Amino acid sequence: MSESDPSSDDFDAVVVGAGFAGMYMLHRLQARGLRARVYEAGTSVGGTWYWNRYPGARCDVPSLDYSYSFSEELQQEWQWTERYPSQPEILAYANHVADRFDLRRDIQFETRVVGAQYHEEPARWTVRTDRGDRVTARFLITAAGCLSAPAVPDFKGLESFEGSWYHTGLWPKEGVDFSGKRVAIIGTGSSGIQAMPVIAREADHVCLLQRTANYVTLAHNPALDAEAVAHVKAEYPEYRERARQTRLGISIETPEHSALEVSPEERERIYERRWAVGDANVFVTSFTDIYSNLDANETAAEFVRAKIRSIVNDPVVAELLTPRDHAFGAKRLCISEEYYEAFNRDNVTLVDVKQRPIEEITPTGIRVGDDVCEVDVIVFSTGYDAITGPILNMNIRNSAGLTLNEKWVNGPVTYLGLATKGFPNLLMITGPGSPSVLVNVIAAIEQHVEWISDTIAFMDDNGIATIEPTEQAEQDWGAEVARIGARSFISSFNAWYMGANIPGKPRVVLPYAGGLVKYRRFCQQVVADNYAGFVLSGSSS
Ligand code: N01
Repeated sequence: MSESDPSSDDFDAVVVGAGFAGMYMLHRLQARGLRARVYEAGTSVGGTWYWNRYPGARCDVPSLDYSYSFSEELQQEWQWTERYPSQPEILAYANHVADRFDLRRDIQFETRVVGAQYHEEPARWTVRTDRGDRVTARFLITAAGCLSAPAVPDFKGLESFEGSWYHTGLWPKEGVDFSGKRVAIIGTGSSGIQAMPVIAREADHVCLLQRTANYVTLAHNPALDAEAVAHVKAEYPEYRERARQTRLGISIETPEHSALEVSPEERERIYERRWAVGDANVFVTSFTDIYSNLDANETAAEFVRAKIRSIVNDPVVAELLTPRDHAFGAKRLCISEEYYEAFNRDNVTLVDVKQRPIEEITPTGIRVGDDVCEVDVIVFSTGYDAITGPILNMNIRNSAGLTLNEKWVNGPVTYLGLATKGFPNLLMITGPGSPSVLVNVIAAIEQHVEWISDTIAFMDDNGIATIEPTEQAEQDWGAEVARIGARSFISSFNAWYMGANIPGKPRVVLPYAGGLVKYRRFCQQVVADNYAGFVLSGSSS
């Protein structure tokens, strides 16, 4: 459909999504006095934390780090209550931010962007929504999140199921009453692992259907100690700066020793001590080379396997729960305080769907081989069309009518994950080829938003109308993302990091695995070199 009609509204920028990325982007645009419109599908702000209301939903980055650093007043006034923030608390924080910075006036809720096309003359994006809006903007900024396109596998018979079913990423606001119910949970990623023990406390019976066993590290979730919080707040800017200098964007001590240069006994003592802290980040940073040397990695993997054997009473169940087909960290690590213990409950059954996949969903349950798990409720914790899905779902076209889906048919092609050639003034926050999901995503968001708003300021100050990368810059960046990805363990296993969970999706490394510090340096260098790799053109007047 042609979108060349003149629009009724013209903005400096349209931002898609009012999660943490969209909110901060809007704040920066407002601060520059620019005219911005944010479209958000939900009824309020919060993005992933608005939609993921499943039982037990909680972030695995500590709350003192998983929060904005851009405002000293904000970080001083907000009081987190637990080490790992729960979904309701993060959502309350997001709402507080929206009110505190008066963001809602420029956000249109319950509105999904369904199309966007660039026009060279004038240099504008036309954006369409499912509510019939048709607006133009100089910049189209995607802030739709990396994990916001839920994926429900195409199971035969789902439409015949007579009970109710839910996806963890689209959880009903009113909640789900599991009492007296027989429940099946499909999927053992972070969502299924968090949800299962909580649902098992309420439900009559839970059947957990596992295709790939995951490594789950211990995460205690104590109430935050007031004195410790005061200590951080007394020097919050320095604390944040330390976090910025780490690979993950989390203020944490960096390890000094290889796992292979200490004796097995000493290694065990170190792992044991760090495991007992109950902070997953403390455990995974026990040694320098857990993520870079397969032998070192195996020591961490074996430690967790031994923990599973020591916690789970039934040795057959323990063995099924033991990951043996991928390196520690090749799939996203999960955290829990109670996951393995939950298998000692009488009302939890683990069903292996690797040897015998799910055949079909029947009106009363799920058939695996000749057995049927009879259930009243099915919970799909089956993941997302990650990183590219939310962007490609917007039906973005360039001035020649080429869709982004067509350009990315063999996998996403970007420069720094921020922009893609042929689509001028399309800027992506935590896009494919940026660190996004592999680091503290709020730190990644802040870095991207600041880069984008500084770039817009630079363009305005210099009368530049458009920005887009060169083909060479894209190719070089793509090669760098693939090179770093191949060195890390994430490319060694077919996980969602590789797009492998979605049938037909190209298998490429989606995030940049080199860490936040290195990535930030690339972005800074590009600016220092007068936006090397970008073509800046036209007059913005
Ligand atoms: O999704 P996933 P998620 N038959 O894709 C299984 C973030 N997050 O929502 O591994 C049977 O990880 C699939 O099996 P397999 C975090 O970044 C963070 O749990 O493909 N099973 C897998 O077990 C996380 O990584 C937090 O063999 C099928 C599961 O479904 C990301 O979100 C909390 C199947 C999907 O796991 C996504 O996590 C929650 C099929 N046909 C989420 N299809 C925290 O911060 C899929 N599966 C703590």
